[in-house]
Amino acid sequence: MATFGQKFDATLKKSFMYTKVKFPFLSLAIGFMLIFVLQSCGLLNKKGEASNKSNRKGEVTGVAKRIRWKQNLPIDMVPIKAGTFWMGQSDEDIAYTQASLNKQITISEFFMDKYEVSNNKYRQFLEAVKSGQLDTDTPTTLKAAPTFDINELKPDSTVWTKSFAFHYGDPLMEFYFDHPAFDAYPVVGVSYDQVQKYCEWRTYHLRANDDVEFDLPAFRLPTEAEWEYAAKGGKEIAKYPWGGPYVKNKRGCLMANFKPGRGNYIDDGFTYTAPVDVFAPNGFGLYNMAGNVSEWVMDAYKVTSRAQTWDLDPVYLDENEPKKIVRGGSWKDISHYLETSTRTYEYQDVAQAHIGFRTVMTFIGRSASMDVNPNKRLKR
Ligand SMILES: [Ca+2]
Ligand SMILES: [Ca+2]
Repeated sequence: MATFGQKFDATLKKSFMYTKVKFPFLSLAIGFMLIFVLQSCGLLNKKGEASNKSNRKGEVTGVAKRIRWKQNLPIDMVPIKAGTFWMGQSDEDIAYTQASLNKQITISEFFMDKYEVSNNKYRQFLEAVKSGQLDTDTPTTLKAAPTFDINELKPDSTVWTKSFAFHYGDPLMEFYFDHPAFDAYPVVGVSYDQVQKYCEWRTYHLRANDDVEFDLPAFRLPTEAEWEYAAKGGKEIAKYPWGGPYVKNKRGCLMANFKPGRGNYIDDGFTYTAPVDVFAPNGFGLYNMAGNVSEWVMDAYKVTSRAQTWDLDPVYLDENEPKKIVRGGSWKDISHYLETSTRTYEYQDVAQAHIGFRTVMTFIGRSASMDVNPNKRLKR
């Protein structure tokens, strides 16, 4: 009869043999399964680059030796990273327009002018058109040079007297655009149609004169949604570009150039417009997204456009609608118009003393390559 010790030994031996035999099969099976799963998810594949093995003649691998594309940031622009936000009113709809309903919107990345376009930058456009020299001797673009009629491009200085009844605007009419004292001030008296021409010129001017073989995307007006997303500066709830809900900071300073109180224009330091780089920038590094001058955006005005447009990069274009949207409020407006969500409009061929603009450029390429922290305040 076997003793307890012998029995124990036999059991041990059996289980040892079992383990020794079974284990390799089990691990092999698990290994194969793992490889199968990883492969089916595409996780074991290489980066998907074209093969450069010389014995692969006849394979389709993409055209070789293409340049690496990196989109340079044009001067005085800031990158706006892609994101999602709640477009629409952030406070009471005081006029009951119901024109700015809330909707979650996603915006792709783009570059935006830090400042409203200044008198002097607009002057460069006029000088270029006047001289007829839109490019260097060997333009680096295949696109034909646009043609402009200088008489259609000049800002309308009479807006300083025409726009307001019983107002002495003659000094501004005489000096605002032409005098060097106002070089750094935002250009006004430019219609929606005129600012489109500026975008066309700036696009050609860059493409023709830079040394980049592949053209950059065009300069253009921002869409209304891009403008509002940019104005909020990366903040979730932003009644004003600095957040809000007040127009003064903790030290009691007004945050923008507008019409504080019931007509105390000078309370913020400026009676009419202010230079484009004064007042603190918002979270994206953009100046005067509230106040100073209202800004043309690309969209036509329609009360119900919010409901009609898509929720990814929306835009409402209508050539038969002469009313185009302006945003941000101006030196002549009360604070309601400075809210990031307030929508107003002007007719596309009408110039005003309180309407200017800024341009944007679509970013092409991977969003991740835009190394921007939206909450970090950029230095001037
Ligand atoms: Ca003011
Ligand atoms: Ca503005």
